[in-house]
Parts: sequence; C-alpha cells; structure tokens
Amino acid sequence: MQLIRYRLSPTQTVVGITEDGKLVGYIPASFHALLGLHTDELRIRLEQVTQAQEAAFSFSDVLAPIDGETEVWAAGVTYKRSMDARREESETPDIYSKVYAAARPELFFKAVARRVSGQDQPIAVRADSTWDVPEPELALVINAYGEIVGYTVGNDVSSRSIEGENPLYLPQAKVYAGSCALGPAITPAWEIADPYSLTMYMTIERNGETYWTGQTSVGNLHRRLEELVEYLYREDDFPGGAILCTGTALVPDHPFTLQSGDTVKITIDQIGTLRNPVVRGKAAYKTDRSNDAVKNG
Ligand code: DO4
Ligand code: MG
Repeated sequence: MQLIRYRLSPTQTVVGITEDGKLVGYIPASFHALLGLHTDELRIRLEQVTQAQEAAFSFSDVLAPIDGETEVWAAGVTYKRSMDARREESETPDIYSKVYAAARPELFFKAVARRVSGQDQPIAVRADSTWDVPEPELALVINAYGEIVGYTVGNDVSSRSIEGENPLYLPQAKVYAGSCALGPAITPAWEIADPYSLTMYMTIERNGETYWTGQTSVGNLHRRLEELVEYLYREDDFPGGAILCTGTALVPDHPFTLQSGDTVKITIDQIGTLRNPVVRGKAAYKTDRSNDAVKNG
C-alpha cells in the first residue's frame, strides 16, 4: 500500500491509496489531518478504504504528499560521506566533524508545504550560487505524536558555494524557492520491515544522457531514525505532523554542479522514484509553477 495526494477536481485534493501502482480508493481528507491520528488509528482508517475510484484518477494529477501546516525539516551530516564532502568545501571544516560525532544532531527547517515540489515539478538552483547539488534523502513522515508513520523520497537541494563560504549562510544555502522536493508517494511504516536495509539511488541526466549516477544504503546512517525524531519533537509541537529528511550520503564530487535542464531521479527501494527537472533562479521556477497554485493548498 502507498499513499498519494492527488487532485480529484479543480478545487478538491484527496489522499489516494494505491496497491502495486494502481489506485484502489481514496479518502476525502488532507494529509495533515491524517497525521493527527495515532499509528494504529491511521492504519485502521487506511485499511477501511476499499472502493475503487480509478475513473477519477490520472497520475498527472499527483501532487507533493504534503499539505496544510505540515512542516519539512532536515537533518545534516548524518553520513560520513556528507561530513567528508563538507569538510572539503568549507573554510571551517571542524564544525562538520564535531556535529557528526556529537550527541545532538544537526536539524534545520527546510520548507512549508506550499514550497514543496512534487513529481515532475521543477526544483531550482539559486541564480546567485556557483556550486549546487541535489541531496537525495530518506524522508520520514511523522505524526503529531512523534511516531514515524511512513517514508517518502526527499531532495534537499542545496548551494554548496554559499554554505562553504560561511556556515552561518546555511539558511540561504538550504531554503529558497525550489529547494525542496518530496514524493511521489508515502509508504506506510508498517510495510517496511527494516528501513536501514533500504538502498537509495540517484541519477542525474543531462542532454538526455546519464551524467552522474550513484547508490548507497540507509544502513550507512550514523544515527537511529528515532533519535532524529526525538530531538525534533523534544521542545516543539507539530500538530500537523512533520516530514524529516534524514541527510544525504550521495554527493557528486567537485566540480559537478547542477544545471538548468538537468533531471534528477532519486529512487529508494519499496518507496519509489522522485523525478524533477532543474531550473535556474526564482523567475524560471515561478514561471514553471505558475499553474500549480492549488497544488499544495
Ligand atoms: O551541514 C549542513 C547540511 C548537511 C545536510 O544537509 C546533509 O548532510 O544532508
Ligand atoms: Mg541534506
């Protein structure tokens, strides 16, 4: 079973339930309302949905699986590969080794729902940045009670030149128009026996050809998923739930930089493939998303 968010009519979005990629029913609800349920209540609610609604559905209507007040957060330097890459780019390399080894993880705010790109929607590199990368990450879907209820694919698109210049510029390197993509579907947590055994792949296509490809395992994560959630919820409330990107382990070597026209594909076993074209700058991003106004509403 997987959950998608899709447009049922020009004014209504619903939560669809798929089996083997086929829609088997939908709930006329928002994702953030479902994230107000405990895991066992959510499971019962989803398993009650059996009515086929295929006539009302087209995969071109699939939206990013986030709405309302649900926030996207991200963890950083959770894989050795991320620490090593950031030590190379930074004028203050020690902060990365220290946070990798510290008890407290690095957590940062990434996006509100309206800022998130879904399947085939553009992601952006900043026009004032010279070195940009996608960051493929396992994203946890967490309910209001701090329980991991699902998993999706996340892309924490980042400016390495801006972060590398000064770590205090991190919010500008991480949070800007087109910097976050999620989806296309959420796999319920009870369907994934061992998230640490998942393999993650990224392919970057340029001019119709594979320009960069790599893979890693969530098993290389230096922290436990529950530990990241515990820190996020320790002194904050998330009544509409939260999505937490868990850090990247796939970092293309310098001098690779994302370009307008590239396509980024991130696949995680049992979760799916998130595919996004790249544009440069907020003007291009806004033009591409000008028809999306209701998508994340
Ligand atoms: O320390 C900066 C951010 C790190 C990050 O986003 C990652 O490791 O994925
Ligand atoms: Mg990241």
